[in-house]
Amino acid sequence: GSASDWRGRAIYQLLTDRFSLSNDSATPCNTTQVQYCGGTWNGITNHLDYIQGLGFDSIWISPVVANVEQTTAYGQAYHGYWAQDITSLNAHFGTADDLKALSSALHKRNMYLMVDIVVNHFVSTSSVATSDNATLDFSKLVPFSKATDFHPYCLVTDYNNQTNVEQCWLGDEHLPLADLNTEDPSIVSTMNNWIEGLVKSYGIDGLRIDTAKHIRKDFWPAFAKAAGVFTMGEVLIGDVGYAAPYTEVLDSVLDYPNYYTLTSSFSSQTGNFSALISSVTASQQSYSTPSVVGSFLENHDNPRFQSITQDISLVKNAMTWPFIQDGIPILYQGQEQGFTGGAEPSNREALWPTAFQMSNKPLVAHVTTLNAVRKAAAAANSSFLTTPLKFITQQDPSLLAVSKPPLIALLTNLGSNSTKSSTWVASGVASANEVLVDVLSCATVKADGSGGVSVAVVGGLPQVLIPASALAKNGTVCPS
Ligand code: ABC
Ligand code: CA
Repeated sequence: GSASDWRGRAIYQLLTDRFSLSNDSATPCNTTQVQYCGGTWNGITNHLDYIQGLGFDSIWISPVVANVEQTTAYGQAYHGYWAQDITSLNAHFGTADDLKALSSALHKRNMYLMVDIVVNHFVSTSSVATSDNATLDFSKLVPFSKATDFHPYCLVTDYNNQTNVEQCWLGDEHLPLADLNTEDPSIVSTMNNWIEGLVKSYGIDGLRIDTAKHIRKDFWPAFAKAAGVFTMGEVLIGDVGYAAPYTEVLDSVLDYPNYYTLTSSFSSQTGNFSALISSVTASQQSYSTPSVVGSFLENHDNPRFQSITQDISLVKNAMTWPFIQDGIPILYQGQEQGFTGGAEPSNREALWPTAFQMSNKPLVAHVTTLNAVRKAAAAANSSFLTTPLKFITQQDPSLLAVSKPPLIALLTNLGSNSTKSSTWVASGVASANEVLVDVLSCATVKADGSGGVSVAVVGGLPQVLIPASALAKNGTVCPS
């Protein structure tokens, strides 16, 4: 898939080890043990109905290559980021045929497969870090098994020094991540051939590129071209100015800058929308293609939103954002089930203990509706996905109103216990006398003669308005 093939999609991020067992047994998974819990590619294939039922048409899975088998100072490589041999698959997750079967099962449903990949580093547990490469054992690493294939050992210590960020090693002295010498042309061409082969062998439609900021920017265009599919880089940074240049060398990045302001805006009643408005405005001006950045509220590296607040109205407001803003929404497994895990590894809960239940789960219903309304909006307006959202000025600083025709989203951080009576007001956002539906409550509101809308806050809940005429074709959301 190309960037435009991905633009209208919605991604469900899962950790292969933590999504589904092959046999649906009740095996528990204790996140604090940092061990493999048994999830597999076959397990995913067996539960695509669940993901599709939530309204997602793409999945992002963990890295697929063979990792270190030993238990390290930080446990086992169940997350897949500690590659040892990139020419073999991680047998814990299944066989080559299993991965191909997952890919073709997805394609039969018109769903896409995004695979997480790591170029930046390898891990050998026989590595004992010292001040030079000479005493490290690289012999188990494939296809790069000599010291000169890696940068000389030094840990990343200075995030203000880009050479240090690119050419020193992530991890720490207990588990150093051997930093691939991506300045060496023969290593570059080996990696380009590797990704081309991986994408073709398994019918991969897109890549999530780990640690993208830890490799020089001019490595990426040829790599992305060799892959031939949509690329979304992980550039973990709060600063839009730092992240934006990576959207010139890859199709897209994970939208970390807006993740931080989103989280702080909705974490409490004192959250400040002006930071979110500034980061969104800056990213609209500086990302090469804002409509394809990956927009998310949770992932496997950060504490879950519900470890910060469990106020259902704040949670629903924050969850709404990725679905109504400019990029591709990404939902991390378990958010829909109300998981509350804090910092890693607690945020990597297995999903199977929920038995994939969808009924009587308020956030399952919420996300299903959000996916449906986004599709309805895109169907009603062919430029919906590429039209930058606009903020609609409000008097009350705890209200945030956004217009992205044909949608109007009314968000607030007042919280569910607020007794304050507030009203959103927007002029000229709809057609004269048009009837709009809030898809989250199915309440209707009629625009005035000049397309103005006035809506009261109810229980601190978000509202997502769409013309009733645009919903009619959809049929499943708020059927009249
Ligand atoms: C293990 C243990 C941890 C232990 C660590 C040393 O080792 O589990 O408890 O602390 C994988 C595993 C992890 C594992 C690591 C290392 O490998 O999943 O469990 O941690 O062995 C990606 C992936 C991530 C993955 C890796 C490695 C990379 O998403 O799951 O981790 O393949 C950096 C990288 C980023 C990386 C992240 C974990 O570390 O850049 O690619 N994620 C600052 C820096 C960031 C840095 C971040 C965290 O700190 O700028 O570059 O990310 O160290 C904002 C600022 C940012 C700031 C953030 C925190 O705040 O603007 O600059 O980020 O406001
Ligand atoms: Ca590097």
